[in-house]
Amino acid sequence: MKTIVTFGTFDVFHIGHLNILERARSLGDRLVVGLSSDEFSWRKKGRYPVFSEGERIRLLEALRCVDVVFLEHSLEEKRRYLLEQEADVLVMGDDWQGKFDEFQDICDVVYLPRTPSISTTAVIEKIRL
Ligand code: C2G
Repeated sequence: MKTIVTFGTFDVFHIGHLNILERARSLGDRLVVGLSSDEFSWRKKGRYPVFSEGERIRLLEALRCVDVVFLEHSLEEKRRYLLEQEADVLVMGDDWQGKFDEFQDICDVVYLPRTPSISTTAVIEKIRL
């Protein structure tokens, strides 16, 4: 059983999110998602997500490619999360390229290319206009 772990906010769920989750899942047998809590998102991005953590958890849990969702409360706890979830592979988008190489002692670390031309911010802007 090969466990893949990935992290993110996944706010205003879009095709770039689905692409990375499906590609991550295809690298193993089980996909675990560490979902940024509302408070962590606030500290990371200076704004609260559009959708609450409870809503974002439900959206992710309903996807076929996602097996388990847990809340990520801080970047500093990443090593503990990876050990707890028994991660074989950590997958992140390449906007995080190199940032998580320190965990190569406990799992493989893979950065997948981001889907071009889409982001939560771009979607929000498009709706605003
Ligand atoms: N993503 C992507 N293509 C896009 C947009 C996002 O592949 N067009 C990927 C990101 O690279 C990330 C995942 O989707 O791997 C989730 O994106 P965000 O919700 O923006 O995640 P972020 O807030 O960067 O959180 O500890 C790390 C952080 O929690 C990552």
